[in-house]
Order: sequence, then C-alpha cells, then structure tokens
Amino acid sequence: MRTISRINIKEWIAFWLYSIKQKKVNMKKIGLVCACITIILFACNKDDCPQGYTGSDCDIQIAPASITLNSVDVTDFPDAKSDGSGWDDSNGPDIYFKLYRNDSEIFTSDTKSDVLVTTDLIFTDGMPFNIANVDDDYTISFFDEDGLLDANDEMGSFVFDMYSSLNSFPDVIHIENPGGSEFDINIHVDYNF
Ligand SMILES: [Ca+2]
Ligand SMILES: [Ca+2]
Ligand SMILES: [Ca+2]
Repeated sequence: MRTISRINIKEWIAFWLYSIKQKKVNMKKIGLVCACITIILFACNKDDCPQGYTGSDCDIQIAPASITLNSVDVTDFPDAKSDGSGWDDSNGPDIYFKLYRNDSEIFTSDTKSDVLVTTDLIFTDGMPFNIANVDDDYTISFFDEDGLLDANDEMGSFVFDMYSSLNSFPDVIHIENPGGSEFDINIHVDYNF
C-alpha cells in the first residue's frame, strides 16, 4: 500500500513539475495537488502503523488522549518515620495515597489499616479512573491516617511521569525507591487514543 502510493506520488510530482515547466497549470491547481499529496501521505502513515505510533518508521509515539488508572499496588514502604519511631504507637500505619496534577488533587484512594511492611497493598477503589492531560506534572503522596485528633503523617511524596514519549506504553508504571525512599509502587494503566 505504502510502496504503491509512493510510486504514484513520485509520478504525480514529476508530472506536475513538468506541467509547471510547460506553464500548463496555474498556482491554484498546484496548491490543490500539494494538499492531496499531504493527505495521502498522512493516511498511509496512519494506516500502516500500530495504534499509538506514527512516522515513516512507526517509531514515534502518539501522546494518548488519556490514561486509565486500573489499580495501584505498593510492594514496599518505609516501616518507620525518619527518626526511627513507628508510624503509630501500637500498630502498623493506615496507608492511603493522593494523586496530584500540577499540584491540584485529583484522586484519593481508600485506606489500608494497620498494615505490615510485608503486606502487598493493592488499591482499586475508585478505579478505573481516567486521567487526561497526560503530559502534565504528576505527584503521588502517601500518608498514614491518624484520625480526627492527630494530623496524618506524610510517608512520602514523589513526582513521576504519567506518560513518557519514549517508554513504549508500559502496562505498569514502576516507581522504585523514589527519592531514595523504600517505596516500591506499581501503577497499572491503559492508554486511550
Ligand atoms: Ca501515625
Ligand atoms: Ca494504625
Ligand atoms: Ca495511623
């Protein structure tokens, strides 16, 4: 399809260049032909590449219109505060996270209560959750919930790329030891074009 089209396009270009030389066509017709060639080239690239890719070698990613958050699992987190004391006095932390876009909160997870560091935390409540503007700045922040009488403890806050034009659309955005922390985070996603 692409080979045939390109041969035809070459012939067309040769024909019109010859016609221009012979002064047989006016500029209006030239403009129309150029527009047709552009449309054909665009259509060929679009049809030939897998979804999400473009370019003559199909190696240029197309930024998705949105990304769907399917689940977030946390397989490791710090088991103590920076001063060595526990997140809570008598039991494990009560972990939840917030997601921010350009410093604006867009999502809050459910809370996993009294968890142990050996437990894999799988957050799915409120998901699938659709996220547009994938090139904006995203931050994920984890907290230990401490009820009404005490301020929640912030366990860690990390900036990450929701989308990268070079990452080949991974199903899981893996964030390991961000900022030197002990967090290990897997964000499971789908891409929408
Ligand atoms: Ca606490
Ligand atoms: Ca607790
Ligand atoms: Ca707590």
